[in-house]
Amino acid sequence: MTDIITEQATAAASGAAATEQFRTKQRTGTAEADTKRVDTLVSELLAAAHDIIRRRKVTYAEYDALKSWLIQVGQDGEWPLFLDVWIEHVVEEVSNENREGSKGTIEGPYYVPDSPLLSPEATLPMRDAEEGTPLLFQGQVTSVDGTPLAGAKVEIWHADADGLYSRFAPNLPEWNLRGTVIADGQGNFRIRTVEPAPYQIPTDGSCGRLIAAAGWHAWRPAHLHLKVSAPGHQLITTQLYFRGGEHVEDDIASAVKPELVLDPAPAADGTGNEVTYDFVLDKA
Ligand code: MBD
Ligand code: FE
Repeated sequence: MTDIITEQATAAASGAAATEQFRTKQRTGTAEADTKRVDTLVSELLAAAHDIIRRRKVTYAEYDALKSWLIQVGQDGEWPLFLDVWIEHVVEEVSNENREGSKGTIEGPYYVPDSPLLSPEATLPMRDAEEGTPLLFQGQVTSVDGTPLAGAKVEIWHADADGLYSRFAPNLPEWNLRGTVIADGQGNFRIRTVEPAPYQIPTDGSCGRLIAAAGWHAWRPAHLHLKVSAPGHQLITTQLYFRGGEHVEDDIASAVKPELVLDPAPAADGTGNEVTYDFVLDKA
């Protein structure tokens, strides 16, 4: 995958890497080849499009602009980005509506499985002079009944100060700011990293052109991505944000929930900030 990444951090390069990553991925559960379900979903999607065309009297010029834009999204490899920014949040909402434990939110396009295994107290892989305020992120993983989940897996990944994710941008150490932390016997973890910066989705590709054409902005608030799991429990895919940060109120990906906003305080040891956040997992 990394060989697709060119020397430049372009939309096309990160898009190609995200497309390739998605092709190798297995989310649990497969969509049944159920003719009736496909008929229902695709018919309703098309009917919604037809309705907009009639109500808004869409012109041939607009139809052709849409057609060429759709073709270009594929050429840029930006379907993962487009879908995860503008569609995934509703799929996440309906998938997890019956959970009692911690809130989840969208995964986004930049997860990579099998990041380096780290001990319960760990520093994420990073460069010697990694930019950003040091952050101690700690907490406990428990079951909904309060039982601590010994050895729970806390996978974490986030962008660097330039908004770049390792494996999707050039010239970054392979696993920069990614790790799989194994919690201790009480489900506790202590992760040292740096606070990420607000993130702008690539503006030089098709998604960027859409954003500019519609007069929107391209920003997500600064965020940590996490997947938390333990045997016998449902995995949570989530993100955490920072109170008062830019774009917490207007995330382009609509993925912020009030329960997911952290309130870090100056760290007890005087270096950077620290925050505690506990994860509660539903039973499988
Ligand atoms: C991201 O980092 C992200 O989390 C999402 C959802 C979309 C684009 C980039
Ligand atoms: Fe992200």
